[in-house]
Amino acid sequence: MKGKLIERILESDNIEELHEIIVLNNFALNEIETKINIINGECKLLKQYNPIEHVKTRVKTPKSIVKKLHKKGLDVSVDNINNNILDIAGVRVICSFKKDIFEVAKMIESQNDIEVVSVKDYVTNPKENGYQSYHMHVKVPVFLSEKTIYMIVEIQIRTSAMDFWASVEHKINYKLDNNMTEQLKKELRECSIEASKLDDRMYEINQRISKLNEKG
Ligand code: 0O2
Repeated sequence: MKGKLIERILESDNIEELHEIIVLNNFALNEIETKINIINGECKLLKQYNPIEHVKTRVKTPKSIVKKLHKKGLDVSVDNINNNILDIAGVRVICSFKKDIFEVAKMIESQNDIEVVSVKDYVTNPKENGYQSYHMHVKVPVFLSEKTIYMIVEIQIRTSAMDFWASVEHKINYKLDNNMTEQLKKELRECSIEASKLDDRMYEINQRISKLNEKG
C-alpha cells in the first residue's frame, strides 16, 4: 500500500519525477554526510576532540511532503515541491556542547563547494515554544555521470539535550494533533530552559576537567 496516498494526489506522470526527486535528495544526503564525517574526523586528528556525538539523516516521506505543502496552503505538484520544500533531504548533527554547534556550522560554511542559502539560529533565539536548534539550508553539488546538479539540504545542529526536548515535543504534538493545552506548552517551555541550563552546566564541568588535565 506504500505510496498510494501520493499516487492518488499526484498525476501518474508526476510519480516518476517524485521518485527522481527522492533519489537525488538521497545522493545529496550522502555527499553532506561524508563532509560532516570528515569534519569530525579532522577535528579528532588535529585537536584530539570530537565536536559531533552523532549524525542522523532522513529523506522526507511522500506523505510528509504532502502534509507540509498543505500546511503551507499549496497544491501538491512537482513544481511546488521543488520550490517550497527545502527539507526533503535533512541531516541532524548532534553536538556535545552549545559552542560546538557554532564551530561545526562554521566548518560546514567554509567548505569550498557548499553554499549557505539561509540560516535560522534558534539556539541564540529559541522559538516561542522553547525549540532550540541551529538550522542551515545549504546547496550541495551532486556529481552525476554527465552533469553536476545542485541540491538543497537542511542541516539541523543541536546538543543532545536540545534533541531530546525536540523529539519528545514532536511526539506530544503528533499525539495531540497539534492541540496542546496552555499548561502543557508552559511546562515544555520550562523543560527547554532546564535543558539549556543542563547544557551550560555540563560545559562548565567539562571546562574544569580540561583545565585540570592541562595542569596535571
Ligand atoms: P519534520 O517532520 O521534522 O520534517 P521551512 O522548512 O523553512 O519551509 P519552517 O517550519 O518555517 O519551514 O522551518 P523551520 O522553523 O526551520 O523548521 C523546519 C524543521 O525544524 C521542522 O521540519 C522540524 O524538523 C524542526 N522544527 C522547527 N520547529 C520545531 C518545533 O517547534 N518543534 C520541533 N520538535 N521541531 C521543530 P518539519 O517539516 O516541520 O518537521
